[in-house]
Order: sequence, then C-alpha cells, then structure tokens
Amino acid sequence: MSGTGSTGAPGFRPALAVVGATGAVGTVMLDLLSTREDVWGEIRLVASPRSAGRRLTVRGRETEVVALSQDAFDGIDVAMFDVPDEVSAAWAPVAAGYGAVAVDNSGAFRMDPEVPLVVPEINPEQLANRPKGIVANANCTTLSMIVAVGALHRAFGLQEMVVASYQAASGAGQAGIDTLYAQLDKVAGTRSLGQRAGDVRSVVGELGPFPAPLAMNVVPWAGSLKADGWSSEELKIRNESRKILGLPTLKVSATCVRVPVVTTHSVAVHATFSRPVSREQAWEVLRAAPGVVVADDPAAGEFPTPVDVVGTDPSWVGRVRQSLDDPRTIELFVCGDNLRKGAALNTAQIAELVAAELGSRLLPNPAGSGTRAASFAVALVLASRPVMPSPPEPDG
Ligand code: 2RA
Repeated sequence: MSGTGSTGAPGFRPALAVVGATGAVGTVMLDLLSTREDVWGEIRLVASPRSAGRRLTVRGRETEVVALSQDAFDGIDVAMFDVPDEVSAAWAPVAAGYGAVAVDNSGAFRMDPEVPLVVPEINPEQLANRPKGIVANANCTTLSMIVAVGALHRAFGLQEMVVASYQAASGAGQAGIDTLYAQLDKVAGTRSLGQRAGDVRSVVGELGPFPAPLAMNVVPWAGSLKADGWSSEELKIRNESRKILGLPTLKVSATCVRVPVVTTHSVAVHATFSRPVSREQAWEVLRAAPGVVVADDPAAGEFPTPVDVVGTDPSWVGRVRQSLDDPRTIELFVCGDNLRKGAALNTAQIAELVAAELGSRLLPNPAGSGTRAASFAVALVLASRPVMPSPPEPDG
C-alpha cells in the first residue's frame, strides 16, 4: 500500500505519478520532467479513462497512460495532480492514503489550514507541515507575481498591495487557447473592425470560456462570481498571497483582466512597505532574488512582455518605480509563464523538494544533517536549470 518506488539510500529514486498527464499543464510538466535534473525512478502517467492507453514520451521513454484508479497510486511516492478541483478533491486523499505525498495544482486544498501552500523561493519550510500528506500549489496569477513580491516583502515588510492582472487565454485551459486562435482567425484581415460598438462581437462568434470577445479586446473578468462583485480569481490572489507570505491580515485588492495573449500572465503591482524604498533598493533586492529576472530600461524599450517571456521559467520584472505620492510604495510590472512557474514548474519544484526529503530520510542522520540536506535541496531546486535539451514533442 505505501509508496516504495525504489528504496535504499543513496541511490533512492522515488516513484512519481503525474495525474492529468494529457492536459495543457500536464504536457508542460512532461517537458519539464524531461529537461530538469532527473531525480525520479518510475514516472507513471495517469489520466481519465478516456485518455488511458495513449502513449506519451517522458525523459525519452514512451510511456502508456493509465486510467485514474486506486491501483494507479500503488508503489508511488509522490503524486502530482494537474486536474480540475473536484478530481483533486476526490483523488489526492486517495494518493495520500497509499503513502504518497500529493502535490496538488488545483484550488481544492489551497486554503485548507492543514495543507501548506508552497512556493519554494519563499516558504519552503512550510513543506514539512502536511498532516494530510497533501501540499498545494498556488493559482497561476498569484504565482506569476509572488516570487518578486515575496523578495521585496522579505527586505522591506509588505503592508498593502493593489494589483491588476492581464491574464492569458491559456489560464482558461485548452478551450481558452482554441477560442482565442479561432477568434483571431475571424478578425484577421478586416481592417474596419474595432471602430464600431458590436462589430467585433458580431464577427468572432463563439465566446468559448470567456464572457466577451477576447480578440481585439480586454475582458475585466476571470473566474467565477463571488460575493459583492468580486471574482474567484481576485479572491485567490488575496487569500493565497496572505497564506504564502504568512501575513493573514495583509490588505490586498485585485482586479483581474483577460487579455488576448496565448500564454503568460502579467500583473501590475502597487506594493506599500513599512518604510521608504527607493527604485535602486528595489532593483537590488529583485536582482538578487532567486527565480526573478529584472528587465527594466524603458529608455531602451526594455521591459517584460508576454511574447518575450513565454516558455521561460523566471518571473520577469520591469517598470519599477517609486510612487510619486508615497515613498513607501513601489510600482512594478511582472510577467510569468502561467503554465510553467504559474503551474507545472512550481509543482515540479515542490515535488523535487519532497523527493530530496524522502531520500534524506533514508540516509544516516547525524545531528544537523537533515537541515543541511534540506537547504541544499532548496538551492538545487531553485537553480532550476534544464540539464538536457527538450526531447521531441510527445507523440500522443
Ligand atoms: C486563469 N488563473 O487564468 C486562472 C487559471 N487557474 O483563468
């Protein structure tokens, strides 16, 4: 019943299950698993019964996808879930019951006080607090900005944050990507569109998962309607930022907007700290922060944009300014690939930390070695560099 991928330190390689291997995030996950340092023994690909039997390539090996069932977790040490909330809610506890550590990318457990919400650059120590055997990954919009904001918080003490997101179509899954491309096809080449109310709407046809046309438009809505006009996405940014930063009363206001970008979320952040912060001080902290790249030279036209950031791992930060009205407030613009750091990469980083922890448990444990091993693992995971080129696209 328990996860026992391949026991016996020092060559211990935990067995990994990737649940949701055939979805948009699952596909990026297979690419990451194929290019990051290989810490895994068996990699078992799991998906809905509809996708079972497909063959996908991971780490150069063609692997058959198995159907989600209890048996899928037998012998598994770490199970990643890239599936809808209700699937995770039902199956992550099953994986944990089989002795695996479940790393869940859905919203099912993020705010559960017995489930840590981990961003390895910010709060890796929370990984140890997992009484349910489940660790949660944050929402892609939070993840796109929190590594940069967390570094600034550590240096200057965050007091309040106002953000506006510019979210890509792929945040709404494959249906979002398909809808955007279909709408772009329909508006392409018609030079009169966008000059009369309703003309774009009448041409694009299907709205897909969006409440208004996305091509040639911006849509001030993402997620579902919650109390008093807030969207679920806006509340996630608030609640998740509070939990990750360990600031349960942090003031956060968010407005989430969908833009006609395929992949990579952007967030404009207005962050107020406990003391004055100059632009130079903010740059210095951001440049030293793991997982952050500063691209900030507006005179040279240098700032992050989604089309330049997509497919990369870091959070890219530009347009850093000290507020003209409050020296304690910094304005910045952050771009992060919502399918990589916003989803698959953060999940992979958490899983790698768990793998290191499981491996270190099997080593002789002289006083202090656990702590040293943990710090070393965090450093390795954050180095986050591909160790081999991407293999060809999966054939499934
Ligand atoms: C979105 N953040 O962009 C969501 C996906 N989890 O719609």
